[in-house]
Amino acid sequence: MTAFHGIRPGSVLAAAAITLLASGTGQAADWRGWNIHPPGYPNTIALEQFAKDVTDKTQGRVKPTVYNNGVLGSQPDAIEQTRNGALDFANFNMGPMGPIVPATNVLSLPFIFSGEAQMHKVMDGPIGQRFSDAMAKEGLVALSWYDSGSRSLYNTKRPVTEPKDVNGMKVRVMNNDLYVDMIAALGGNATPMAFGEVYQSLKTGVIDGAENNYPSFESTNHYEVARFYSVTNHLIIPECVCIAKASWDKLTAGDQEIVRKAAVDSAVVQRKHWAERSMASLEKVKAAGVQVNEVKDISAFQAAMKPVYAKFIKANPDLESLITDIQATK
Ligand code: GTR
Repeated sequence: MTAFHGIRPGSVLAAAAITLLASGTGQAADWRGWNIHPPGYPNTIALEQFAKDVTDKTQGRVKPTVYNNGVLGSQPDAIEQTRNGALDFANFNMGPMGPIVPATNVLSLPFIFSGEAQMHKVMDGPIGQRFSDAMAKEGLVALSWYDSGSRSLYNTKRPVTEPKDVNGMKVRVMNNDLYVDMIAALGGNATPMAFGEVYQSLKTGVIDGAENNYPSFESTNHYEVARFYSVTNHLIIPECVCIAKASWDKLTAGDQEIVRKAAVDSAVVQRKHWAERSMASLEKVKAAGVQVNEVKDISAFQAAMKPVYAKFIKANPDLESLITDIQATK
């Protein structure tokens, strides 16, 4: 007990020691958080608010630090690290979550949502809770959902206006076999690859294209190399604020409530910044000379996805009701 030597009852230090002991762990928790995006990106702004809020409201019992730009590893690695408690929190796109939590693959089915508003309605309600429950079984406590807009195809070759334009194209996708099927259904060849490798791969011709929302297309400078962005809106994938279950379980009920509220509040901030950044990014890439084209007959792309759905449902019959429940949400 040398650490307490000389502390008088009632002193500031004694009070601090009592507060720490009351936290259940006996010491402040320095949380490390994974973020793939750069400073100033909507998700980064929101995660930083989350970290500050948690630090302030727990009076330093929990002190989250956000590590930006994916410096703590690729998304699939970071999901593993959060599951085993090596990382304490993260903002994950639900795409690479599928290989770990199969139910979340439903969110990666092309055109599963009719729009971003419907996606939020689904995720903020009881269906979203079903995804959180499935993730909790794998060591991830999902507390709120961020916006990630709609993902569209972009490439270095030509505008895509119909599925046959994708024929023979090498397209980078996130780590999930569903996306390999999705690109194959359009006649292209998909290459799963870490986000951080895409710019160089586009530049050197290792791939011809990729797919993402406007803010990521812009923030990564992919638009400098891939000059054709075709508005297919084929994926609307939410993102979570996730806490490692190992870190969550160490918190008192009171601190869990503080962390939960901070995550929900950060999602409100993220969605507001997201809407603004999406428009700003579109303007920026257009001003930089990127050819952005609408796709007139999106139903041709949707029809091409029928075999992807059929294969998925055959392999996952238990998830069919989740698909129909999402589609029935208006
Ligand atoms: C972004 C998303 C990232 C990451 C990236 C990618 O839109 O916010 O989490 O998933 O796409 O394509 O890898």
